[in-house]
Amino acid sequence: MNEKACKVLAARIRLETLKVIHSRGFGHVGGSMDLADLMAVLYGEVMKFDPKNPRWEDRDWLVLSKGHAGPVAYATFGIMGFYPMEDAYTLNHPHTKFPSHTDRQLTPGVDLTTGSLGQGASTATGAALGNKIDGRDNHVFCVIGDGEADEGEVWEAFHFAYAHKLDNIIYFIDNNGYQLDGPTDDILAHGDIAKKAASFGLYTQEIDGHDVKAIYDAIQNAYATKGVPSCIVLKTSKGKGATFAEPKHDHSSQPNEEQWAEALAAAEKALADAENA
Ligand SMILES: Cc1ncc(C[n+]2csc(CCOP(=O)(O)OP(=O)(O)O)c2C)c(N)n1
Repeated sequence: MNEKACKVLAARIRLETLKVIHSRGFGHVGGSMDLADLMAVLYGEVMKFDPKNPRWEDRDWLVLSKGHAGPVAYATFGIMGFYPMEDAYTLNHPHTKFPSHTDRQLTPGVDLTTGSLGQGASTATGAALGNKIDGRDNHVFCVIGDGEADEGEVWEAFHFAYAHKLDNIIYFIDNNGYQLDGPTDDILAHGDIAKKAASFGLYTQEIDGHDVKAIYDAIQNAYATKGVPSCIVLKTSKGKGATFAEPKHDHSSQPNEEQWAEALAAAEKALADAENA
């Protein structure tokens, strides 16, 4: 893999994610920004896709089951050429193709509609089963929040994937330790979520979710493990890189213009630093 290019892409995704949300003034900064490194590895290094033919049948699929992280997907797809980046600077405006939660009928690049937590895990699992039945050589990547994993449907999906030996799906759990209204441990503690996923029969790895090399290597390990679905637990920092959001682990943010200016300048600098590293 090209680690430097991946870090530059992650920094670009962070900057564009902020710009997308800034176009509306407020939104889900926390749970979007912490996925930038994962998105950079997926779209920069790993996934098969064609921005001119988003429904290409042999593509790899991305399902953001934590659908409120739409802005990080819109930033990534814009950078990858699915549409002009500026189109996404209409987030949640009337008649936009970029709603806060991902919608496959509106946005090129979105493979499944999500937003009702838990459901993306099962629809992604269904897509993986369908792809297997069709004999396709592709993967489904499904991103689940640690708060979202309070939903029983997530664990039903793991059970089903294990029973059907779906080695063409990789679940990522974005283990940032926070959900909408506080720390996940205070609301409904999981204990060791990686152990729990492993106990469902998933080949489970636990890594630093901001280390692009670790993410890449974990995906390669998952590819090499046949006959069982994979789960990669990402230890992340909610709001990663957003100056107004990360210190408070903001779920959604409504910063003032001064705070926006500071955050955008910091993201520009992080991008320049990554380019010059
Ligand atoms: C079924 C359902 N219940 C409640 C919500 C409202 N909601 C949106 S995001 C969120 C918190 C999710 O926490 P987590 O999965 O940890 O997301 P992250 O912290 O990574 O943003 C909640 C409760 C929802 N979208 N769907």
